[in-house]
Amino acid sequence: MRFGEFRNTEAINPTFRRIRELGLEQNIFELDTYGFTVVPPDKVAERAFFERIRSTVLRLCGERTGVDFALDRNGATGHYEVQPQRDGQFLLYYLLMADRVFEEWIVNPTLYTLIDYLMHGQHQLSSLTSFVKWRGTRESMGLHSDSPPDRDGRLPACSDVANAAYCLTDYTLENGAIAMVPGSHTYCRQPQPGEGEGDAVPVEAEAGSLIVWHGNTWHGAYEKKTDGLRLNVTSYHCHRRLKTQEAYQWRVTQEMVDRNPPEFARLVGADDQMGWDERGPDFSRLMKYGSPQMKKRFLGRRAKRDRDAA
Ligand SMILES: O=C(O)CCC(=O)C(=O)O
Ligand SMILES: [Fe+2]
Repeated sequence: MRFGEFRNTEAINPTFRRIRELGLEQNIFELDTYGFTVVPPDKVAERAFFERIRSTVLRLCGERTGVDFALDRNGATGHYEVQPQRDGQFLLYYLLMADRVFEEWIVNPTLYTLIDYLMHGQHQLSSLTSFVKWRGTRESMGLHSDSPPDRDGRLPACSDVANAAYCLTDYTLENGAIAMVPGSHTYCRQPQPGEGEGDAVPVEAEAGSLIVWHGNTWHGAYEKKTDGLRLNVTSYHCHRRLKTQEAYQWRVTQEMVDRNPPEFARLVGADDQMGWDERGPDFSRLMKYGSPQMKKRFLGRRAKRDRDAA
């Protein structure tokens, strides 16, 4: 019996094969069972890449706040005024447009493959941010699911969004690790305020690890009780039927699309005709940049229509 090449699962066979090539089977098992997983640094990226992306995030912290940032010192917001404002924390937004290292990151094979698995190949980048944290108080873990809920807090069973934190510093309980409620991705609803905190666990992971979670998994964070920074690159993806948090589709330049692999174009919506103006939709975007599976479906439908019309 040979798995990975069934005709009936043509669209997901390449993902299955990539999971095997990258040795991520255990991570898929954990995602399905518990709703989150931790990939160790050696399966994520080279050390040199890790150093490059971390120093870029530190540089951006300095540029956006006007404060000098170092890993072993607490941060400060300086003149940076974005929301949400919280004790000992801010977010850096729109990183994809800030430095080419982030273009490399979003097509990282391990990140891409795990998100691809969770989102059935229909993912786009929703936002690329960094949670920058230092010692600060929190009243609660702030547990939530990342998926946008229905008005009563319900969620679809599928992972409508999927998220991943590339840890740029060690995550420990004392350092304010992410808190996850194992198995909560099956509840298909947002938690009530305070609900689930007794069942949460700290996701301890060394710097360079990638924490990936299903869009429904209840998560938040522990208070950071130590000095120095907790840094990450948070890579939030959503199904292509949803709006993205950050504006990529019409802002990413042609040059950025051209210098990156085809997956990049799809991550930033270059294949998506939605959001047109008086000139109407441009369906050639799908043929230029769509996934092989989407193009095949589109061409199949068109051929049938032509046959029926003949
Ligand atoms: O690390 C944290 O504070 C949790 C972040 C979070 O909720 C997220 O990235 O979706
Ligand atoms: Fe979240």
